[in-house]
Amino acid sequence: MRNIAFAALCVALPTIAAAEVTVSEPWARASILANRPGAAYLTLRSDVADRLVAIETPAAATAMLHGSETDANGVSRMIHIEALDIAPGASLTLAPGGMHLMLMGLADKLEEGSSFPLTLTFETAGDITVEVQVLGIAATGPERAE
Ligand SMILES: [Cu+2]
Repeated sequence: MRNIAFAALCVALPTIAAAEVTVSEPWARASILANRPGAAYLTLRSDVADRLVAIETPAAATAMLHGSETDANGVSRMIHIEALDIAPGASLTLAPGGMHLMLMGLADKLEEGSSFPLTLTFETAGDITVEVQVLGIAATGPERAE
């Protein structure tokens, strides 16, 4: 009896974890004006290879993934990333100066201390909705407990 229960557990656990993507510390910078795009950041981790294919939030008309690249003249510009591959076990952090979620056509300006839902669509894991905390205008990330 004990052996059967153990075997069942072994089969069940990997299936539950298989399509698991962890989205941690989602945050955004407060915006000065609603007519300027906002930016949101977070950390992604997946146990299996997955791919981020869409981003949606009621806070903005359009949300997309941007990367940044520097051209030969040292001028950096943002590039639209259609889909982001996530390697199994690797942690991907979006942070100021690098990859970010660009929020265009904000419904309202992003007020420090508020939050808004954001849905990320993954090829394997499906939809994951997180609550994005709006931090200060010059914030570089969530404050760690002291
Ligand atoms: Cu951007």
